[in-house]
Amino acid sequence: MRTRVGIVGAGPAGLLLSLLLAEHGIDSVIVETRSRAAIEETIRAGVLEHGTVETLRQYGVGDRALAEGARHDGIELRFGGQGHRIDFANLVGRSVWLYPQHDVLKDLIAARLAAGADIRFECGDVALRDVTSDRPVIAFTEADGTAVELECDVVAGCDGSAGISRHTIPDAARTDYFRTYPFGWFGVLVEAPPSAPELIYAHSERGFALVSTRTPTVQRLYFQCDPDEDAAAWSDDRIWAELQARVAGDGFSLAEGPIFQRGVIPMRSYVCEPMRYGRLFLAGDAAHTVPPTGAKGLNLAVADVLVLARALDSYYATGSTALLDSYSDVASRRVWRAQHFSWWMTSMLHTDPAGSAFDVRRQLGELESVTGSTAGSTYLAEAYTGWPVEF
Ligand code: RFL
Ligand code: PHB
Repeated sequence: MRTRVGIVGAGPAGLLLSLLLAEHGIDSVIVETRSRAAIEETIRAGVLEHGTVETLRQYGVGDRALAEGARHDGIELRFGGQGHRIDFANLVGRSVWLYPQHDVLKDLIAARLAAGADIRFECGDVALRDVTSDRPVIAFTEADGTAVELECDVVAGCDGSAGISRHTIPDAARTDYFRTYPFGWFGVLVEAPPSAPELIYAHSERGFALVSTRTPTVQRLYFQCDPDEDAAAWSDDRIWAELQARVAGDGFSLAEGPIFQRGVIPMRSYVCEPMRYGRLFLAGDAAHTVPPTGAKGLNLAVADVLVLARALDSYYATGSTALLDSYSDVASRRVWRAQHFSWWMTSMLHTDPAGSAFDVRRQLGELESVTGSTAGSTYLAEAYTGWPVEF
């Protein structure tokens, strides 16, 4: 089999890339290990930057996000038992959208299949070969056991943080930048009305908590926990008591209800550089991971793909490899800004288990500076709602 761009992974990065390439008349094939149902059911991100929603709208897959998602014009930072609003709309004239990642994926998959895109779900033994030649190959086994060799001009590694693409780059040709945090997030989905009109990022002496939302009847809540915590060992009462304790003050409390999904998420920062090796280009979580405190992961994947699609379009239109050659440098500049923002939000709001009383007081000083100054709040608002994509 042959295609121009072979895409590994049908996550937000891979699906959006195939859509953008199709707009430019460039054919692609997506090779994915999971089933369509599994992809459409996995609960992950909730916050879409202004520019991400604009991109979805521009390419015809934003209708449902705009109709069923909710625009949020700010967030609350909660500390010392009091809420402090960061007013995005007033500070930077931009907003974010609450629309779940699995709905973005449903919209992208439906649009791509309706347009006749070639997406191979449930593939096995996916391997990349000859990526430094001008005929790289994606080898895989189809769901029915057929072995396939897909010959491409270019391979896009969009297979997320547990994928194989980046491991195809020899150790000597890449640098891994890595940080693991000494805590994780205990995430729950609950059947309850929203407790607040906007997201709440709460600092407390018991650790961080995040109050997010999915629909008028389903809420998404997280609290900082030990990375090895056993989610199944917690009773619903204990979860609610912990969450309530972390957001208490000011007469505020959470609306409670049945907990129907739970899990513990590790917190890491990771970057692989360069994001390119020969004719293999990495995009999204395959090249970088951020801790979720800044709500940046999916949005960064979208930004990578915008840069990569433009570079591929230029290559096919003119034969010039200039934009492909600068892809890694251009994309990683935004990645490092987002790494800093995500690390900063994480360290400002979480309790370091090895930290001291000094660290807690320093965090409170920092939160006062951010919420008490237009300059401080404006940086947070700019970064959270998303910087313009630079090409
Ligand atoms: P994905 O989504 O992981 O998709 C990769 C796809 O590749 C497939 N795959 C393979 N396919 C073929 N061969 C192989 N060998 C393969 N190995 C894997 C996988 O099955 C999968 O379908 O990567 P992508 O496209 O780069 O997208 C990245 C985002 O999914 C991720 O950054 C976000 O979910 C991060 N994130 C958030 N990002 C935001 O922008 N805003 C948020 O509010 C936000 N909240 C979150 C988050 C991530 C979370 N978790 C669970 C890590 C909240 C959470 C809890
Ligand atoms: C979510 O709703 O899942 C969510 C919201 C904000 C974050 C991370 C996750 O920073």
